Amino acid sequence: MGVARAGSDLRPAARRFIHLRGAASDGQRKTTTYSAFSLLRHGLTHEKWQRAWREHEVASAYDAVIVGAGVHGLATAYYLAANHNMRRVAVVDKGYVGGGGSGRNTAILRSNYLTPEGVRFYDRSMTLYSTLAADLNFNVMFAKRGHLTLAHNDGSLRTMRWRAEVNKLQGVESEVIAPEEVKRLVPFMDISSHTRYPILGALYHPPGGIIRHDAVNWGYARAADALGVHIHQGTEVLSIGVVDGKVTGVTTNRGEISSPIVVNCTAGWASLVSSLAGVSLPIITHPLQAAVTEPVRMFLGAVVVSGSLHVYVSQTDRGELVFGASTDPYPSYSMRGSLAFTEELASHVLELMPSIAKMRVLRQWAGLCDLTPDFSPIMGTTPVEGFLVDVGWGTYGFKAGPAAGEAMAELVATGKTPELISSFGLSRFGDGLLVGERGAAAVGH
Ligand code: PYC
Repeated sequence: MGVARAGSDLRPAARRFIHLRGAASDGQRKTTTYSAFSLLRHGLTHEKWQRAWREHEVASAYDAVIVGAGVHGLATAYYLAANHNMRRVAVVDKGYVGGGGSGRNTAILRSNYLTPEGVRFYDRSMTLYSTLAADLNFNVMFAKRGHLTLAHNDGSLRTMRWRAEVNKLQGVESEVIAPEEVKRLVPFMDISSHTRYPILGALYHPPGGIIRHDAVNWGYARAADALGVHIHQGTEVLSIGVVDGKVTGVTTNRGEISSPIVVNCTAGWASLVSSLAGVSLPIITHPLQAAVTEPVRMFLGAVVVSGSLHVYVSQTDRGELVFGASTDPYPSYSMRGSLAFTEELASHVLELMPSIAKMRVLRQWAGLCDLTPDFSPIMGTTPVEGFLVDVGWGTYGFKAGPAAGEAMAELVATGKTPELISSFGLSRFGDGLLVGERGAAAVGH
């Protein structure tokens, strides 16, 4: 009887058809129609599954070679093809798609920075992120949860007011709110005045939120592939050719590639890759650790950051709490987690939300952050013609991916630096025109 009932219940569902779009082998979009049964069979057997992006032989020449298959490199390649019809483009990576900082970050999106240049730039990224799922036809799970940066002393309250005013002048929603309003948004927060770090207020940024970082990487990779971009994983750049001050291409572990344009979109190894072209960057690399707890029922709506307590926390759609802190205090290329980090993190989080003391940390990891002297990125040309950089992303690279990719693609295609990134050039360090973003860079202050 149970079987008959199940069958009759399922029959109407079987008549509903589901349309999936994917990249066909000729690079064109293809729509496939599935019934509920065939979708189930398809899911269980992987029958006729198309690869999200293809493998190719490494060609001997491309119009542009992008080093780094993280969100910045993939977005640059995608916008080159989509916005400028430049399709003879290769993205090379010694690892795999999204295997560096793009898959190791805590997936926070926001644009409530401190400098007008920074706010404008990240706001463009938020705009692109808002329609990314539709643009890439891939569910990137952007959840606009609201973003709170807590102030525990008069100094940080003053910085929050400053940020709020700069944000509003750039048209970005941001305001300083009282502790009672913080409690309304996050009922578990201890806002009493007898804590070691009492909450005096917070910068509230309603459009901030979280996204599924892997989906962003995969979505860009799949869409770039469908437009004809070659993505070469496991392809390490061993040297960069420069003749008479102009880039000529790269030598990889899979052969030589000639190209008039090479774009360094790496994180962690940005200064090492640039040094292959003889370009030195003012970057110091520090590890940044993060951790995730067991999943629990949804209770934390907003993203919560405390600069004084060196902590940020959000809850994923799966129910896990994702935590991060400031960068490790020493430069290193190590990606190992440490007990000291977890202990310090736990004690700081419990200052804010004592009631989560029994939650268990499941895993922790580290990524690499390339820090510049002013905590702003470096985007644009270098003294080597054709060698471009999109680097120095510290703890704020993931949220910048779409805007950086769009702007770098425009620079490659037109040869002109877009206004949006003109303040972030390498020459600013020599010219003394720094863009001081430290006061709004995650928990770096
Ligand atoms: O800038 O929002 C941020 C951030 C969060 C984690 C690392 N950076």
